Amino acid sequence: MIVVDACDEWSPLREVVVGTAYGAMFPAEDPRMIEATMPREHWAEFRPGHSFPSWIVEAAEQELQALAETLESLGSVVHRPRRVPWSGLGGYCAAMPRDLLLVMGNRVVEAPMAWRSRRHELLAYWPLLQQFRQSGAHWLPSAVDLSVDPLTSGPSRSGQWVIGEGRPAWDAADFLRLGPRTLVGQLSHVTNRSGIAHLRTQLGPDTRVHLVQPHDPHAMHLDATLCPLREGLALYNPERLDPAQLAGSPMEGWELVPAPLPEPCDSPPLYMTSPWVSMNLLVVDHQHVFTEARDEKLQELLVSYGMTPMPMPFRNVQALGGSFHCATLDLRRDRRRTEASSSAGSTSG
Ligand code: DAV
Repeated sequence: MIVVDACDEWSPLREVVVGTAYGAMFPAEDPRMIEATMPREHWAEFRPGHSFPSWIVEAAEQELQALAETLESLGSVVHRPRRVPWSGLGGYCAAMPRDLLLVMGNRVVEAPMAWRSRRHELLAYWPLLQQFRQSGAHWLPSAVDLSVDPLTSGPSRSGQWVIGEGRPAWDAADFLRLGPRTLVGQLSHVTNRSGIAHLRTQLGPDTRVHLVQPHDPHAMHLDATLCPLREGLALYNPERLDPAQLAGSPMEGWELVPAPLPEPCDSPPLYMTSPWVSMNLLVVDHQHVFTEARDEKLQELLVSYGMTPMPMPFRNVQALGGSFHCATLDLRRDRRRTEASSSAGSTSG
């Protein structure tokens, strides 16, 4: 039986989904979307029926399998998505469960994703969803007509973002959980204002969804911009955010540490992200945190804040569009220990 109960990014992890690279395809989105969000040197890859190089997909699958086994050895129950043949569906992959589903307490919320290529992604998680529901989790389907394309419909494209307001759109990775009633999030090329309103309605008036405004003209997902490490301590992306911008946010008063410049890496290519994907971390508990094996400056920084980095090779997963945070979805984190240890966590470092 799967128990769903997680409301922050750092409490001890007990149960988690680890994505699969199986069948990963370049998402063939409208060129306007690709040009707004993807690195220029790779735009030509995003065409219909084009799979990621098989050597990358195979290596990424091994990296994900190693992550799953390591999480199990640390005591977490690990679930994997179903293998879906994305090529026949015009889809992308199920390597990044963080983008589609938002777990908030015992609620699992489906994001009405903006990308056409991601309309069928729930198929990969369907068997898991049945188990969530049987165990009493609240499943909140998006109930949005995903055949309406927010890229081409609706008024008020702001100039800043490529999508308009034709229907609500948000990606779950544009939000981070800071507690049972608190999210921070951002508007982006895949999250619009009606999407924020939709999410607020889904979660109800008890949950605060605070928007931050990083400087990120290509914004799509907040988890390479801010990375909470424990209550009161977070990494931030110094190219995108000035900590002063978090005044008045639920992170006011937090210790905010600039993430080190990412290590250069040419192969495999980062087709879908900036090099700042290096700060897309998975915190296992208040102490342990997964980092890419080659990000040594980041590991040293984490050690200096009293954390224990768990370096693992993950470059091939990163080539598919995300790192440890993107490629996982925490289902259950231990609440009691959070409450007991959160005051200790906020004073150390
Ligand atoms: O900011 O380069 C990283 C996260 C993708 N899910 C970025 C995107």
